[in-house]
Amino acid sequence: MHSRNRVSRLLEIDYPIIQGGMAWVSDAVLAAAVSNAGGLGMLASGNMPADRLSDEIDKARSLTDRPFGVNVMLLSPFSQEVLQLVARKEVQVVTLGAGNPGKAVGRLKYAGVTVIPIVASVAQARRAESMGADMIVAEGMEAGGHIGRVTTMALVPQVVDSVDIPVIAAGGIADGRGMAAVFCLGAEGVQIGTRFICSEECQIHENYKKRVVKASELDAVITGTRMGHPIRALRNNLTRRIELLEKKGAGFEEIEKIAVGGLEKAVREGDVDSGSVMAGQISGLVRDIRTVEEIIQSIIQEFYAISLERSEAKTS
Ligand code: TUI
Repeated sequence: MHSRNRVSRLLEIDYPIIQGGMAWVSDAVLAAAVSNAGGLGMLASGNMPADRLSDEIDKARSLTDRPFGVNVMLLSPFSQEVLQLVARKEVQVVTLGAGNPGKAVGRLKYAGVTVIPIVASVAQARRAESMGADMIVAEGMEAGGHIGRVTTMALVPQVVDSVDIPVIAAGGIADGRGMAAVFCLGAEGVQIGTRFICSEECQIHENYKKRVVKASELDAVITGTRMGHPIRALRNNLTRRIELLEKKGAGFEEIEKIAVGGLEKAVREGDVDSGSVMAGQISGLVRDIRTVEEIIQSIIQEFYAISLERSEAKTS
C-alpha cells in the first residue's frame, strides 16, 4: 500500500482525488459518495444563496462522517454571504474559483478552513501562495465550464516550479493514466469533474449524463471568449447560437440573456439541445455510468499499477 502524500495527509483523505465543485451538479449526495469512497467530495455553491447551501452542508454531514468541502464561485452575487456561511459552519475545505480569491483567503484561513484557490496561470498561482493558500488547483483549459487559456500539460509543470505548496491538477483527467501523467508533471493530487458527472450517485437529469457518454473529444467547444468569459460545453443549439452572435459582434447582455440559466435547464430539465451541457474534453473517454466507488477504485488501481511499473523500470 502506498503512503499518503501531502495532499491526502492535509485533507485527511485516503486518496488525493478531489471531486470538482460543479454548479448545479455537485450536491450533498454526490459529495458524500466521493468522501465515503476515500476522496474529497465537494459541494458547489454556484449561484446559490447561503441558506440553500446551508441545508446542503447539513445534508452532506448526515450522509458522511468524512471530510468534504465547498466550492465558492467568486462570480456569484452571493459569494460574500457564502464565504461567511462556510466559515461559520466550519467547513473543512474551500476551493475558490472563477475569480480573484483576494481577501477571501485570509478570512477563511482565520476561520480555520483549508483554502485551495483554483488558478489558470502561473501569476495567479504565485499570488494565491503569497496570500496564504494551503494548496492550489491548477486547472487546464481541457476542463469543462469556465476556463483559462493554458492546457493542463503546459500549466501544471510551470505552476509546480513556481510555488512550494502542493499543486492539484485539473482538466482532462478521468482515469489512472491521466492521474499518473500529471503526477509525472509534479502534481500531488487531481481534481476530477466530468468523470463524476457520469456516476450513479450524480443526481442530474439522465439526458445530461447520456450526452456526455455519447460525446467525442471534439464536442467540448469553447464559447464566450470574446466576452472575456470562456466556457467549455458540449456542442449543441446553444453553443451554435452563441457562436453566431459572437461573430456578429453582439453585446455581452444579449449573449448573457440566452446563456444564463442554460446550465440549470440542461441539468434539471434535461434540455441538452438548448441548455448548457458543460463538460471537459475528456468526455470522449467517459463511456459509461458507474458508481463513485467503482470510479475511484479503478482510477487508483490503474494509477498504482503505472507507478509500480515505473519504479520497477528504474531498478531493473
Ligand atoms: O470556476 C470554474 N468553472 C466553472 S464556474 C461555472 S458557473 C459560471 N456561471 C456564470 C459565469 C461563469 C461561470 C462553470 N464552470 N473553474 C475554476 C476556474 N477558475 N477556472 C478558471 C478560473 C479562474 C479564472 C480567473 C480563476 C481566477 C481567475 O482570475 C483570478 C484573478 O487573479 O483575477
